[in-house]
Amino acid sequence: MPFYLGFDSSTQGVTAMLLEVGAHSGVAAVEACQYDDELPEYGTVHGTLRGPEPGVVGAPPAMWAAALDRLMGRFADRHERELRDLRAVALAAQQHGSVYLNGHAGARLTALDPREPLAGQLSGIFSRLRSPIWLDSSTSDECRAITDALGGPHILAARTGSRAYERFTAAQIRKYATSEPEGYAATVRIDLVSSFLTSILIGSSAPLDPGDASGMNLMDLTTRAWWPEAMAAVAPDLMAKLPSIVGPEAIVGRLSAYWQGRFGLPAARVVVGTGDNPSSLIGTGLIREGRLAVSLGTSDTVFGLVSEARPSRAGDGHLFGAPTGGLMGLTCFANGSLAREAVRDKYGLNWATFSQALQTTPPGNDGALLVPWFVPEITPSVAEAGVYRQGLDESDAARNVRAVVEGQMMAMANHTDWMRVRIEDIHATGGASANREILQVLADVFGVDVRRLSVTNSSCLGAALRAWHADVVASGGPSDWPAIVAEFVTPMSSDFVRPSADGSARYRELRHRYAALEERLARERASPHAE
Ligand code: ADP
Ligand code: XUL
Repeated sequence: MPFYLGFDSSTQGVTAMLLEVGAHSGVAAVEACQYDDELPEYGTVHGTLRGPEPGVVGAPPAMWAAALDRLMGRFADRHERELRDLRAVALAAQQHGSVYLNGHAGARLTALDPREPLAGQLSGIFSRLRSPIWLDSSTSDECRAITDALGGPHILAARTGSRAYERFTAAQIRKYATSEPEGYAATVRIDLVSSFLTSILIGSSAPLDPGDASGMNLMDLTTRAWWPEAMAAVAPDLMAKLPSIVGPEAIVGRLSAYWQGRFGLPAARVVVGTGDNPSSLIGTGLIREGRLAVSLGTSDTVFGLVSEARPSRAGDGHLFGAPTGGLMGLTCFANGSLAREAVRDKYGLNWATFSQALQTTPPGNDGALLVPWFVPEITPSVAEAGVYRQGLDESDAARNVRAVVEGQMMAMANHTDWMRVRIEDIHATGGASANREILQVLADVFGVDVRRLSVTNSSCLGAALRAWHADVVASGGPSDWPAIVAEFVTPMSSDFVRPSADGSARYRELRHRYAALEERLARERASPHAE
């Protein structure tokens, strides 16, 4: 029976999932590697390196590659028999992060020695040892310069799907090119995390898909090609350094001689990589408009398929290319799990007692509000961290727990309106979707049913399903997404969270109050370039 392997290279670690397809369809294995625990030599905290200037957040690209190598080795040890029938591999990665390679990289990737671990062989190929990642908020000046050069935020949003954002790759590249011109000049290629790791899988430079390329402020969303004016506004000779863009189901190569020789893997097909959010669209089964997915991971995101290319007027969301060929709307919040963890830790709780606090406090929290910007926020654009309480005593642990979750969910609902999707129900995913009490608040605030899926790492599942789909299409079969997701994306009947009548009514009013408070605070602390 054929097997398909999906990778999710995310902020805090990398996960891989092996699917068996056919008479015994199912998830055959899942393995993971957390960077802080397994690769402490890179010195990351939650997979990131911060500073020295405020807002600067990055990670060593060599660490992502080392983790991929380690995980592949673990799979080969534990699942040797299944991997003999591996047909195709696909990878998803945290979006927006960029990897800067010098002139040695191309030759090195094609000649990796299977007798040696990967990490040592990659030393010397990076023109920049630390990659900026999506949590970086240090590029407001660059955002303003790019926006001005291209005629304003609405033109940029209409063309690329998003106004300028600090974490988007265009602003990050501009900052590097202007502050370290020699490093930029020595860079022959700029990858996203997805194309960098896919290049390592195939042993040569891999292209990008429209889903991840649309997180750069550089791709024309209509033509799905690079936008030359944006290149000119960002850095010299940029076009020559970027990967090409191919369709979302392109086969870009085979597992290289390194993987075959080192771990005895077959020459399986490798599909173009994508971002974790486009991948999650597949992994949560969102192949038609009307259903939304909410991912409660390191970042919180809300996304769904949209039928019209209509970017948010207020500039608080993004349009990305979807793996099914159309468009997806997405709004991203930096203060996701790490904000919930900050509250959990401040009051000495664990997830069980955090949940109890949600159970023992009433929906609406008697009007208490908390705006949870523990780190600079993406939506709305807020350059300076700050936590605000209204009608809330800081010493009241239970109410603060409820207030942080309610604040997050109300912000999410308010900043989803721009997608103009008639929301029928929500599929929840990501680490915190394990928490039923958090999902109850989500259901109450949106006023729709929330389902938890039997496979919670939707980005990883999406990658494995993309591998299956692309292999079928490359073999001359039909592009049947409904059949593919129906087989693996199954809501757990026991994990069906219904909105309570009481809760929903209360949030309708409270959402307006939260929006007004948020707007006032955001205006005071906005990123200088935001509208
Ligand atoms: P990533 O976006 O990096 O892939 P995950 O989706 O794996 O992240 O989510 C990891 C996060 O899930 C952790 O940081 C943790 O805060 C959160 N989490 C895990 N279990 C629970 C729980 N029971 N309740 C709330 N949050 C949880
Ligand atoms: C999306 C975003 C985050 C990262 C996290 O725009 O910045 O969701 O993709 O991995």
